[in-house]
Amino acid sequence: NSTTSLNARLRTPVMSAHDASALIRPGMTVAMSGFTGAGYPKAVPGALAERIEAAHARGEDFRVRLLTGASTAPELDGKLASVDGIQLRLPYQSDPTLREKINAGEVDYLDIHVSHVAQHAWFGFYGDIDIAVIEVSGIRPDGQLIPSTSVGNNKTWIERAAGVILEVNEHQPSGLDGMHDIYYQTALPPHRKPIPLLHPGDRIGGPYLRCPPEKILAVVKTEAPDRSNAFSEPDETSRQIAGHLIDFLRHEIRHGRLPPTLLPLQSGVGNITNAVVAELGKEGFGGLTAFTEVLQDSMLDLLGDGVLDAASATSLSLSPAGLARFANHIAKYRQRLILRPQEISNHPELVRRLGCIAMNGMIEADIFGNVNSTHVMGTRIQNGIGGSGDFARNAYLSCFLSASTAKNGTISRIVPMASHVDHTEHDVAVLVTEQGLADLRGLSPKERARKVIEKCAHPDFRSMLQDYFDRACRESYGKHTPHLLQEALSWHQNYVQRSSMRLP
Ligand code: 0RQ
Repeated sequence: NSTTSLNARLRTPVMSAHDASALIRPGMTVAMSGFTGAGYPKAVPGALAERIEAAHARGEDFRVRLLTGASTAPELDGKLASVDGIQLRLPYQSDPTLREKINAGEVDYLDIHVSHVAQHAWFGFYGDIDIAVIEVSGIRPDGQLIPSTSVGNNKTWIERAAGVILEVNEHQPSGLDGMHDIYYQTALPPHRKPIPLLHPGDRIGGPYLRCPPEKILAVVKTEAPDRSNAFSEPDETSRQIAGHLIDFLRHEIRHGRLPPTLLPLQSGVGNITNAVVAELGKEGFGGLTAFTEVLQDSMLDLLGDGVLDAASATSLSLSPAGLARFANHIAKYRQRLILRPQEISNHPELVRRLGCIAMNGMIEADIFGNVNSTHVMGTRIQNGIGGSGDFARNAYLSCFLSASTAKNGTISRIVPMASHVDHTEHDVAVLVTEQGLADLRGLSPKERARKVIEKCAHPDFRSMLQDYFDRACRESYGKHTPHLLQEALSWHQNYVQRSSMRLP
């Protein structure tokens, strides 16, 4: 077994998770692997949570600053949040317990663009990193590390941390070996060079992570699957949204603005984007590629069916059934599926060069096309910006998709003014709801507003939005982007006060 032979050679102790977690002390900055429920450490975080709980019971202060790739799982974010062990957390998260602690003001959350995290760590923006806890799927006899089901920020965490705890997860399929592409040529300004990637399927680095042996403080063996989300079968709303978007893509092909094989697809997290990709497969498209951050079930199916020629991502976020398909047919996928560090999978230079078609979910959009991806009622974090900003600003086509309402129709997701803005009107080309698709390219703010109200708003809210806009056009201080400032956020205030945006 390669792990044992390496450890014999390096004298790196194989430890229990409990013993390894004792290397982490109060106040440390700890960087962990994990991206959208894939490739996160399975054992050390739980052992750490137990030690934190015991310390708190003794009246001692014990919290850590926690950096990851993106969202992890109940075993990591959930356990550490439930024992109040997290002082600061970055970037993207989606754990319900952690979300509650953030929204209660008990955890400082830094919501950073996924592509920015590694470079910020290199710039020193987050201070020193004491320990990295990284899941790998194996250690080679030469000491190189075989990455797991996500790459995330692991290259940077290993390089920047003073010490490294490795979790070797023997549950991960051995066929992962060779699937990754770790690019080691990134540099800091002013020494940066172009990243030599011209096609989503290009390999520009090597398959393994490197770690100086003297940095490895502990090796912990695990054997546990990734937390995996089951996707719901596409519902009527998702299918309608997918239908509008696919009609639009065909229209663009007919007008020569897209090739028949489209351009590299980026697809965000969630059921709707999963459904859009699935529908693409049924609609007779072929020769497609994906340059995305998260590979969900439907993309795996398109790879398997030969609809997708190549896919580049940083994480495999698959349902239990998807994971089983992946493991059973890994040889079929590994030629055409490449997992990269998130600073490469989401790199603005590459997204711009490749001309991605970006498709992401949203919390709400306003009539002018500003998009809120992160905050409910402008104040409560839902998940985070994730990679949506990396792609939205730099894509060839930037599309945001959601149902037109939320919470049983009490909330309009098209509002007069977005209560928080993650993607400005300048970054948003297309808005899609089950009601229709608003193509906002080349339109002025007032033209955009008319189109968004007509095409995307739910009929129950359409006349309210039209009324707001008509009055704003008459009474607004400026007539370029007309607003009634005292009323602009009243829809949200109404919801906060009486649980509905509808007129009483
Ligand atoms: O909550 O389940 O409690 O009812 O928000 O909303 O409609 O199920 O949509 O799962 O696609 O998520 C923007 C959050 C959409 C996601 C967001 C409530 C709603 C529900 C989820 P409940 P839906 P989705 C690359 C791309 C940012 C990151 C990103 C996201 C829950 O797409 O996190 O794009 N995006 N990354 O009820 C009140 C509203 C609401 C609302 C939704 N207007 N008001 N509640 N909800 N809209 C991948 C990565 O970056 C890793």
